[in-house]
Amino acid sequence: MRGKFITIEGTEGVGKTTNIEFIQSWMDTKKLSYSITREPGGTPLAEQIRELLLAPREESVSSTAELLLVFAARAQHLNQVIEPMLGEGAWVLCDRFTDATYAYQGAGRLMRDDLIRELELLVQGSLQPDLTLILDIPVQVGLARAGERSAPDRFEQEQVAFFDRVRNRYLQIAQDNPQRCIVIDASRSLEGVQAQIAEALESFWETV
Ligand code: Z5A
Repeated sequence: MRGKFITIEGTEGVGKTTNIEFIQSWMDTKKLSYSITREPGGTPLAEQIRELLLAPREESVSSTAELLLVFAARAQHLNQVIEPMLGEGAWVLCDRFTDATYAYQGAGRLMRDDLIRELELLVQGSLQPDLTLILDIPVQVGLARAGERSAPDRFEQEQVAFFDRVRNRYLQIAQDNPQRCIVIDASRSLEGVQAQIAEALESFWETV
């Protein structure tokens, strides 16, 4: 049986990395075979593209170049990791996927949705996540959390207005795709966030 594809999304510092560990322990309790991966990245080539995308640089990066790099990394990741793992029956938990492209390149960089849609069809065909957890937090709170952790990458150097557009797009995606998206209030304590994630995972488990 084909594995399930779970993605986790949100703006900066929402706690994706922290909560992936929690989801991993949930998958362990269910005795699932799984792989944890991330975008951009997940293969040696895609990780190199990630470095190119995130490195702060003097040169201004064209939004079209950024969009194509994101999808180039995704094509490699799907081909080398995601599709083979799902085909073997393993679950795949991915830190960000194409919703991030609609949020960051679409809403953030103001790239046209129909262009993103064409690339999405080219690269992934009809493949969509089975479950997407969208961690939601006021932008300033997330930026403060992320700022305490490390120096800002090229995206984290953007202005608050950029992240407000990203956040609003994520909420819109959740509204448009209620069958696969669950919004988690990530402004609560870690225990409160993980209680919501556990509930979402158990509801999903009942449908598997
Ligand atoms: N990008 C794109 O533009 N287009 C695309 O299609 C894709 C990606 C796929 C890299 O993503 C960048 O790629 C991203 C968009 C772009 N923009 N940036 N930057 P990333 O996921 O690797 O980077 P990130 O969003 O900055 O994630 P992150 O830095 O790893 O943050 P996080 O994983 O969401 O948060 P965290 O590290 O788990 O937590 C942050 C801090 O908050 C940490 O100190 C925690 O201990 C703390 N924390 C977590 N939860 C809580 C709670 N509940 N209370 C209090 N404190 C907490």
